[in-house]
Amino acid sequence: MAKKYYITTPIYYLNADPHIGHAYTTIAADVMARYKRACGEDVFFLTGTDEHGANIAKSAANAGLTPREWTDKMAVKFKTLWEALNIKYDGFIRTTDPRHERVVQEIFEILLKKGDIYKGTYSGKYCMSCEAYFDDGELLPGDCCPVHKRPVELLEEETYFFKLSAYGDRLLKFYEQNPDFLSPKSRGAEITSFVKAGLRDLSVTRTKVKWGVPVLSDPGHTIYVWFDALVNYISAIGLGEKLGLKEYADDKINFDEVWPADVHLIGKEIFRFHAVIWPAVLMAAGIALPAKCFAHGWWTIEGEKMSKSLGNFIDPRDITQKYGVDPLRYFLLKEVPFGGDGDFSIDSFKKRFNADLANDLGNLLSRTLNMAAKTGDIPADYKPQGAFADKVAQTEARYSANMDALTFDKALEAAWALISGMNKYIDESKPWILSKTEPEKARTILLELIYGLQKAAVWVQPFMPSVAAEMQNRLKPGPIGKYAPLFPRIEG
Ligand code: ME8
Repeated sequence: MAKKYYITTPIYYLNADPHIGHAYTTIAADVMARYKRACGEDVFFLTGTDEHGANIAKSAANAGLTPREWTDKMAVKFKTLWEALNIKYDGFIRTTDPRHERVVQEIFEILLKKGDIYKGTYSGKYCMSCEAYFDDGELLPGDCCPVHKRPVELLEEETYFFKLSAYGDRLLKFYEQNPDFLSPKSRGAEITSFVKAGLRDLSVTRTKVKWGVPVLSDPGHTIYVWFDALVNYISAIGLGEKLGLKEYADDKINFDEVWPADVHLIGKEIFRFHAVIWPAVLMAAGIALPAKCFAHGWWTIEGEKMSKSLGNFIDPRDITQKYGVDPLRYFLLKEVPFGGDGDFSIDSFKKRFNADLANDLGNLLSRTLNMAAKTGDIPADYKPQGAFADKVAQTEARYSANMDALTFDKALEAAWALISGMNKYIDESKPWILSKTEPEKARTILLELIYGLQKAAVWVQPFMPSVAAEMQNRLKPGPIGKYAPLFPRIEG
């Protein structure tokens, strides 16, 4: 039984429409999944939606719908966007799926029996929007939530606690023994020092929140949305069947073939949930830990934080309908080193489109195909020799190493170094003049260019699947044709 490559995105809250930030993580996961599939690996790519909690119930009520009607409607919006962005996931988990709910209940009961979950009372300052308690030290002046900048509420409730405090040392040891778990390294230090400062037990049930998964043995309590949400990564891949839950009897997914995850891709603001709480819950449940948790940075829009009140939400379709899906996928992963923060502006999108896609890649393809049109064919099975072959091999190695490390921008940089190198090669060797004096040499250059472009098509494929298919089509051995530009320049 070969272990699959398992990659996940966060499951997105359904209280607002999907925007470019959600698209970013999902595209990155799709790129990685496509790359791994191209490398011959069996991949399981999971995404989904986080559907419980007071916020979702509130959004539903505001829309005059039941939470169920609301989440059914909103989940479709995410699925439709993923289809529009050419995202090929293998699983889509909704936390309102009864099969997910049963696994959440079961894990909760397992931890309760082991004593890792116990009943107590909690009083603390709670942000309704984050659905989280905050310490005084974390709050802004006026007891305001650091995320929503609104006053938190004082809550006291009977609650079940997860014994997170007992896991600090084990977590630190785990980070030390698995130095790639906290990725990128630049963001890992914050997690380690948070754990070193000492962990407190975590309240994992609510009595006030009705729209949630009830505790099996104490249904007056619903399970905290984050506990519920994190379990998606294992409920979606057949854990229920393994636990013998009848709801999963017909599940086709073999848990042990998929788990542990190779990488949980997330945004930096939810790193602690994934790098501290999640591994501790898994340790408590006796389940293996994921190999990597990668926290990428945040996009601002034209220098501003994306927010409803500013009205600067970018619906990815505003871009894709004008300029195509693939250019957006390319832009998001090229513009900013994966892991860092970035700013999205239409201006920088247009600049990069014209420079990298229209000028470098598009021109190289049309120049090469125009030359091939003169010779009348693209031959099969050509293998370059010497300096050019070395350059391709070096590019390939740089590309693969960076893809494996999720440094997408550097992988693309490697591919583009060869692409612009080939444009320069044409400028300098002038094959159209050379063909008159040294036809053999001119022919070799053309064959090299075709070969390099065929390779480039493979490298860009995870990022721009439709563009790559079109390139491969135009570069197929045999007769060649006249084509429209791959990327018509954006004017203005
Ligand atoms: O946090 N820039 O869901 P969510 C980059 N349900 N990425 C962004 C972004 C931005 N401006 N805005 C959002 C939740 N994202 C929980 C997750 S997982 C078990 C539960 C992306 O709908 C980024 O991936 O608030 C971030 O982590 C995610 O959307 C948050 O989505």
